[in-house]
Amino acid sequence: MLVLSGGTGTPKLLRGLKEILPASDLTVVVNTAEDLWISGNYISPDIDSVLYTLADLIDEKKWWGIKGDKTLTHDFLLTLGVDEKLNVGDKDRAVHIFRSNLLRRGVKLSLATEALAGALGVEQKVVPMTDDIVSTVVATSEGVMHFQDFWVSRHGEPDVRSVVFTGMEEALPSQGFLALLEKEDTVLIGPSNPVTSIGPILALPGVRERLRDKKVVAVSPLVGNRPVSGPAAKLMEARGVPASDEGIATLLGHIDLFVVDRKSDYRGECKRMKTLMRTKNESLAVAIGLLDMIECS
Ligand code: GDP
Ligand code: FO1
Repeated sequence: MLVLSGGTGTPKLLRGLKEILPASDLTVVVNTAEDLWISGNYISPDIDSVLYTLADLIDEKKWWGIKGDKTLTHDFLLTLGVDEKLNVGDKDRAVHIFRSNLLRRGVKLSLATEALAGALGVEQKVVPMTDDIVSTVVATSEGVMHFQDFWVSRHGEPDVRSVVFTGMEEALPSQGFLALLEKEDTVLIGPSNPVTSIGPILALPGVRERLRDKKVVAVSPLVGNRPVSGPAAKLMEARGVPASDEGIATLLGHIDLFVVDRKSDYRGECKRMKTLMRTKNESLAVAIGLLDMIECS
């Protein structure tokens, strides 16, 4: 199965799916529009959260970074007067260095990700949505800023006027993503932010067209009609849709099976189940329920 992922909601589902599906049956295409260079290294937050989840390394309190990691380097950088805008863990930074050493030698992000997955013992295929540079930029009441500046440095506080993906027009889906779109019949859009995580993947040239003849399953990232975390509601409104499952369905477009939380007010065609995944057992229950629904649909 091919899963489209951001860095929090879908990884929670992957935590369950990886326990049921053989590694060769689980492939993840990941958003890269939140990527950025920090202190000389390339950080790909969503790819890293997916890799750490599949390697059982993810910090499950934050859903970014490595569990038990320390921030000695980050802290000492601050002491030296370097205002590093993300609180990068030491082991996490080692991963960024591994990746960046390859990128600096001209290796594509796809290949660097494959090498990293191998080094972390991840057996599932993890593929960046693109090897080109695409960045999510937010136009706010306080100016135009990279998504990480809006979300991390400004805590998502400024009013949002619009969200754009710079570089998208010149970008292409990665070769790996295109090959998967040829091969896979079912595509699962995980419960991720429809604007900043799934939005860039679907906006890549040709992706929506190629999804038209697939069985597309989507799990809503809203629980009890609200995002569990993150800026989805504010960004959906900025996109001109309501922050509801109706808005999610509008943004995602072609869906054959839409799975919403059992408390959703959604009135369109859908299946309902409990989709909150606070623990490994809840992730497993959602994964099992979802695979049953897909098989029966
Ligand atoms: P990001 O890259 O860190 O923004 O992560 P994602 O886009 O992958 O995930 C953020 C979205 O996941 C938010 O809109 C949340 O509402 C959703 N989410 C987080 N936890 C859960 C959960 O347990 N169940 C569901 N259904 N959605 C969740
Ligand atoms: N998010 C934060 O809110 N604060 C941080 O200091 C922070 C550091 C960080 C380091 C590496 C990484 O891969 C992710 C990190 N994040 C941090 C997550 C942040 O990138 C966003 O939550 C996601 O991109 C939202 O989608």
